[in-house]
Amino acid sequence: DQDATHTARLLGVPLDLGANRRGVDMGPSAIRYADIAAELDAAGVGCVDDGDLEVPRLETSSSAPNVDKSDAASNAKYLDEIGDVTATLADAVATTIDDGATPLVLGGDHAIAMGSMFGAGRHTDDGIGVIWFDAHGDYNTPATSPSGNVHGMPLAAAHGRGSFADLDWTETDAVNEENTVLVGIRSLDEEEQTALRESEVTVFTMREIDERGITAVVEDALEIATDGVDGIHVSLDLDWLDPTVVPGVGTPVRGGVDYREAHAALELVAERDREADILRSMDVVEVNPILDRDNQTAEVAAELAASAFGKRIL
Ligand code: NNH
Ligand code: MN
Ligand code: MN
Ligand code: MN
Repeated sequence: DQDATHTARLLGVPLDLGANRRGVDMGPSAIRYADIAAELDAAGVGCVDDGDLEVPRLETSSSAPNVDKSDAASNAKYLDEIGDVTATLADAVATTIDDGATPLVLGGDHAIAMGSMFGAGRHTDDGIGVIWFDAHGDYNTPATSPSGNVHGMPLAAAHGRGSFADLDWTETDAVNEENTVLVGIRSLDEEEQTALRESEVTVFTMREIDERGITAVVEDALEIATDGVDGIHVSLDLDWLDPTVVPGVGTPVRGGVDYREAHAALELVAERDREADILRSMDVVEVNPILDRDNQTAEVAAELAASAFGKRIL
């Protein structure tokens, strides 16, 4: 008997303007094709598919990336377009939560997590915590990013860092820095390292997982993320896993978690949710079907989401 209490609402966001490799716009289709609905059904989770958000496409967009390397504040490609998508997604996520369901946002590149977090943070008294499963820190700002790609910046945006504080579409009050935890990190840019060190964010690198094991680390992450908040947002970048398990990601980094560690982690999220109803929203991002083999990355994405939503073996 599965006693999951959530209704998942799938929301696809086929955005690829935040990454430099094309293809993640096909992520939502690939994850649906991997039968995420059936996976959730097996978890005893009701699932409603809200389809895809309309997003601007590179091919039909008249605008240039708008990147100005000489001006630190505007070193972020397609930031205006991404801001529009973020605002629309934030509204959809907030409405879904108000309706009593749990948004499961399918990316798309990781820039979409801004919309997920802003929406999840709305209408909270004490704000939200975040668990960020990723190879990367995604803590650049336009001023520090070496690439100008916004998918390397969403978490810094959620904390209102750098020029993100001045943008009218950022909602930075509700995502608590001290309740933000990165897990499995193994690639940080230099200034990103400094920013994280000086922040209140907790960073568990692969080293902590090697030393203490995935379950101890994720238990700690849950403790920190849920402390005094109204709920947590779980953000799963598929490049968190080792590239041998998930070939379909744009920025693979060797030395990631394996399939079983990933499941153990997301099952712990579900277990904590069963005890204390902590899961407010989730996103699954950076699946790139062009680089994938036989849709295996999308399948892993679907399975891990189902685990987070309470799929159990017994
Ligand atoms: N840190 C790099 C950048 O900011 C890479 C970010 N890429 C990611 N993040 N996939 O998860 O451009
Ligand atoms: Mn990543
Ligand atoms: Mn990421
Ligand atoms: Mn719950």
